Amino acid sequence: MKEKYYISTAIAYTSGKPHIGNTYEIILADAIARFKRAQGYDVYFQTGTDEHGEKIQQKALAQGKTPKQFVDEVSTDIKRIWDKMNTSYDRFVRTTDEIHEKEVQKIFQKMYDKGDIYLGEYTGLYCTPCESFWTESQLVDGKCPDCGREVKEAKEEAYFFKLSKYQKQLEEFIENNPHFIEPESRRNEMLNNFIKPGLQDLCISRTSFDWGIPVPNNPKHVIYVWLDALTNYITNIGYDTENPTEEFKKYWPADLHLIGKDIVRFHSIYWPCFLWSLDIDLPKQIFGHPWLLTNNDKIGKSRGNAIYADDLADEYGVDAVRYYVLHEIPFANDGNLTYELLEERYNSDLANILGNLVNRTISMNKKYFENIVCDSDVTADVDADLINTVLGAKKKVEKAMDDLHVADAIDAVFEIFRRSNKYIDETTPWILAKDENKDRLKKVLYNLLESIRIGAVLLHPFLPETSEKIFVQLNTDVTSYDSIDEFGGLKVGEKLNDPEPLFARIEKKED
Ligand code: ME8
Repeated sequence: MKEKYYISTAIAYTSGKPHIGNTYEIILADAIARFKRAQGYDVYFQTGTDEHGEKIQQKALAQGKTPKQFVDEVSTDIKRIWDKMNTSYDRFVRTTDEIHEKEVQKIFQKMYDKGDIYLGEYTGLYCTPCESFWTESQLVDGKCPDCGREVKEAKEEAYFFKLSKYQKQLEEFIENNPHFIEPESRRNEMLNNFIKPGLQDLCISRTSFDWGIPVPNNPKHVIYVWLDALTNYITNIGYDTENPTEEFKKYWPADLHLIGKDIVRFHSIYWPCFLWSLDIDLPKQIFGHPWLLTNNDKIGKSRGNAIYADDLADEYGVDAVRYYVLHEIPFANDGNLTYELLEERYNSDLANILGNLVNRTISMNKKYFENIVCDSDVTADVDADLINTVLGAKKKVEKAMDDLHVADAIDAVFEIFRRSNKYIDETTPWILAKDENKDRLKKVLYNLLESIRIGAVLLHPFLPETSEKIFVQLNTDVTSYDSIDEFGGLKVGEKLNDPEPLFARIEKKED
């Protein structure tokens, strides 16, 4: 039996088209999911859209649409972008799906029956764009600590969730499970800034708008969007307050909730307490990835500086965008995107290091051996270092991926291509050809082609399309993850396909 692996992304707000930062998250999750599948896990990968709330209702109204019309359009567009970026999610969920809405009501009722929800009155400072109430002490310069906008005083009859009841349990859990929240800086922030100072009961219903899931038996209240949204992780795999499905029993608890750093608070404070209230196990890990900035500035759907993944993909290709975001955002620090940096990386890494290597090697094999894979037993000292680097890459990639250091993992794959380019310089195949040193030339080209094959297997989770193009040129079906444990998988005597450039160099545009 394969071991299961459940990975989720945040569900994106359907308040507008997702920018490259939001899209980074699905690409990152996709690379992890594909990698786990390659390793043999039974992966379940879930993503989707978060569709209720006041802000979305207001946006719809402003466009003269019903909220449902509006979210249908935006959700479709988000899915289109996720598909365009070649992401291999297993299920795309929507919080307006009936199955979800019904279960959220049952969840609310179960928490209420347990005594974890009570009716009270809320007075607080509310940030409409973030759908969040804040206390005075949480404000930064009197403004919302998340988005920096004005907050307004609001008072309403509301249902509360007894977050305070779970404070000690949560504090102990996070202390005892040091990897539950990653990276460590986020974990410390949660513990010291939010949990230890004390948890107040959480207001979990609203009466000021109606675009949400009604509270059972009191429909003038709608359920707070974060209770609605967080439960997507269980409702869509068959959680039910009475009869959870086999799918739920198999995949829950999630192995990884991949989310952005701004919403770690909701996932590491509210979510565990909601789950305890339902007597369900907690997810194994929450990773709050850093942000992607554009021109070193925060990207905002409403700030007007957004760059969109589909536009970038039209201009540079899907894998160039995937490469850039996966490679340029380190584990714990924000990454930066500009057109200039993207073009620089494209030319140096994709066109030069990878593209040229594949093109030169396959072209030489065509020129010297009519596209046939040859080999010989004429080895040289320099071969061992190449082969060690190539075979050693798998362990490095695995270690980096286990730690969610995806940028380091992709670097470890490129180490193969870098080393191979160096091997061309060291062995100078064109001189071997001139000297009629055919047997050595056969070995050199075999080593290069096999290194490229192994590199392409490891590259697949990150740049699937490029990897598949390389397999086509190599005309090989020896592409499994296990096939790279030994050097020599590429079959002698096979005929390669003609070389096709993978990444055309971008020439500097004239001003
Ligand atoms: O937060 N760089 O939705 P969302 C990287 N609906 N990631 C970024 C980013 C950036 N510049 N900007 C945003 C929501 N993100 C909620 C989630 S989950 C139960 C509910 C990330 O559309 C952000 O951190 O605002 C989040 O993980 C995801 O994009 C969707 O953001």
